[in-house]
This record gives sequence, C-alpha cells and structure tokens, in this order.
Amino acid sequence: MKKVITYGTFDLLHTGHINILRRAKEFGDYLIVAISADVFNKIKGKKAYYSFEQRKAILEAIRYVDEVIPEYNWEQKVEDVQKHDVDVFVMGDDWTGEFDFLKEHCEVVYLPRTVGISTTKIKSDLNNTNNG
Ligand code: C2G
Repeated sequence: MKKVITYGTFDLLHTGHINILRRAKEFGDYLIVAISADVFNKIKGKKAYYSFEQRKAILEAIRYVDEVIPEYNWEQKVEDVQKHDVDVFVMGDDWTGEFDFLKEHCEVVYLPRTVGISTTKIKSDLNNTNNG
C-alpha cells in the first residue's frame, strides 16, 4: 500500500484544501493528514476559527482522507514519515523547497496552490461584508 502524507491547518475548509487533498491522494492509496494542533498554530502565528477537534472531525469526513494525526511542531515530519511508513510527502507549492530534507526518507511533491482562495481571504471578505 502506497502511503501519502500532507500537513496543514485546514481551517474553514475550502476548495483549495479539497483540491490538494484529492491530488495528494492520487499519489498513493492511503492519505494521512497531519493537522496543526492549536498549540502549533500559535507557533505558526495562526489563530484557527475551528478547534483541532473540529478540524479533525471535518477532515475525517473527506473521502480522500484515510487518517488524521496531530501536528505539534516543525520537527516531527521525519519521525512521522518513518513511523507511518510514508512513501510520498505532498505540500502546496508555497512551501517549495522547505521540506526537501525529507527527500532521503520519501518522495517530496509540491503541488500548485489553488488560486484565489484562502482562509485569510474568507475571513477578510466576511469582515468587509459585515462592516457594510
Ligand atoms: N492550499 C492550496 N491552495 C490554497 C490554499 C491552501 O493548495 N488556495 C494548500 C497549502 O499549500 C497547504 C494546504 O493547502 O499544502 C493546507 O494549507 P494551510 O491550512 O494554510 O496550511 P499551512 O498553514 O500552510 O500549514 O508543517 C506544514 C504546515 O502545517 C502547513
């Protein structure tokens, strides 16, 4: 079984997230998603609208996702890849090059981001609407 892993916050789920999850799954048979724990989001300087438990439940409901694990820090990726016997690591290309150190452990793939949508944009659009 070919196993794929990807990482992210996946807050306020949108089609950009769905696109990368669908495409990541195409690289194997089993997709693990490591979603950022609330404590790690603080380190990333992000404040998710949904808690870790809510984001986990949402991700687990997606047909492309086979398993959801927590992401607590930047350093756990090598251990995750080894522990879960991962063959392919996939991330959006805003991360190109950042995770090349994983190349000695698995295939590393950066996929083009979906243009025009992001959690930040959703929040600001909603903010503007509310403010008239
Ligand atoms: N993404 C995308 N297109 C978008 C928005 C996001 O392809 N329009 C991808 C990102 O490139 C990333 C994934 O969706 O691969 C999750 O995005 P975020 O939730 O913003 O995750 P991020 O904050 O980039 O955290 O250790 C890695 C980090 O946890 C990644």
